Amino acid sequence: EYQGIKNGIGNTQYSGQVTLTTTQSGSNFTLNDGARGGHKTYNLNHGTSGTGTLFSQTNDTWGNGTTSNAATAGADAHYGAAETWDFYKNTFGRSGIKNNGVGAYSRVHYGNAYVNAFWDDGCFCMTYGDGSGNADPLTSLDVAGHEMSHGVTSNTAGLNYSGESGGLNEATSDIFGTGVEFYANNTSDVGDYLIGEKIDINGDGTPLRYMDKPSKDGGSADSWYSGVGNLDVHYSSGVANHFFYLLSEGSGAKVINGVSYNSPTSDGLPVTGIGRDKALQIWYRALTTKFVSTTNYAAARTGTLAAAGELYGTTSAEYTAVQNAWAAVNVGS
Ligand code: ASN
Ligand code: ZN
Ligand code: CA
Repeated sequence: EYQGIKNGIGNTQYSGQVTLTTTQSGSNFTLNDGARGGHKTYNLNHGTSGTGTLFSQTNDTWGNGTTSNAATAGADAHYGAAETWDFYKNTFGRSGIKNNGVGAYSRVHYGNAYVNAFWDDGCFCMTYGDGSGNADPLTSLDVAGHEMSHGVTSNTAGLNYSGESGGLNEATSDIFGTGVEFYANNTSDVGDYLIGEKIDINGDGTPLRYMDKPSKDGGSADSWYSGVGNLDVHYSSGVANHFFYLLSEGSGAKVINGVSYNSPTSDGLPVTGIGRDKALQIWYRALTTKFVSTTNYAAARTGTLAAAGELYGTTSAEYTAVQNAWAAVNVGS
């Protein structure tokens, strides 16, 4: 009887019908992605410890697009992990969170009406709550990419999760989570510079964070000031999220995939974007070869300039754009 890797079907809540890589063993199928380091997806079934049970069934179609089927959140999480794996592999040549070809695992249905998701270096796993009323699991593409990217940061720069380095840690997860969302090119969960727009975390349809103008969330910083490091890391991240948006897309008004953006600059000077692909390369090179645990915003500027210089040259338009985008968020020399 057949044993090995299969292409199953996921009927997800946020990303429509997708292909899932699964494992068949005779008449049994599991959410075990043998093409991506053996990444597995488990059902905690409202527990809060251990792994629960590996999603397992006798056919290879997972979920029904709604929370009435426990495997729907499993399908979203398994898909998000696969897209995140592929994003890192195909964008940066990184093979898994530790760049050693080994997958992590996901746990869904954590607790009851738990409105968060988190990466844990200890278990080398990520965990998703079911959201308010158990109706909006936190399993969208950008959240999956955000959480797994915390693992990448832990295994590279190791940015301390407080002060300005904590804001840079959070922004790194928003930047690469957004990279994953665009990379997936999914017609149901289209790429945008919003974080958590699919999971209705505020109950009114608004996203959790906005990269073009972070202050739209009511708490995040649009630009640097002394003391920005005293904010919660999910708010001090605004400075770098805004830098990344400006570097990618430039200042002013713009519509991308039907979403309107209008990114201000703190110095009033316009910024010309270099495109998201180059901005991602600069951030990844800085994260993996320049940033350290104590990197603050001034050092992030130095590190990204060094990365841009190595990638594109110090007389390049890309290098100038990095200078201008940091100036636009009040991070100077
Ligand atoms: N979902 C949150 C995050 O990844 C969990 C936390 O506060 N660390 O940032
Ligand atoms: Zn985070
Ligand atoms: Ca998004």
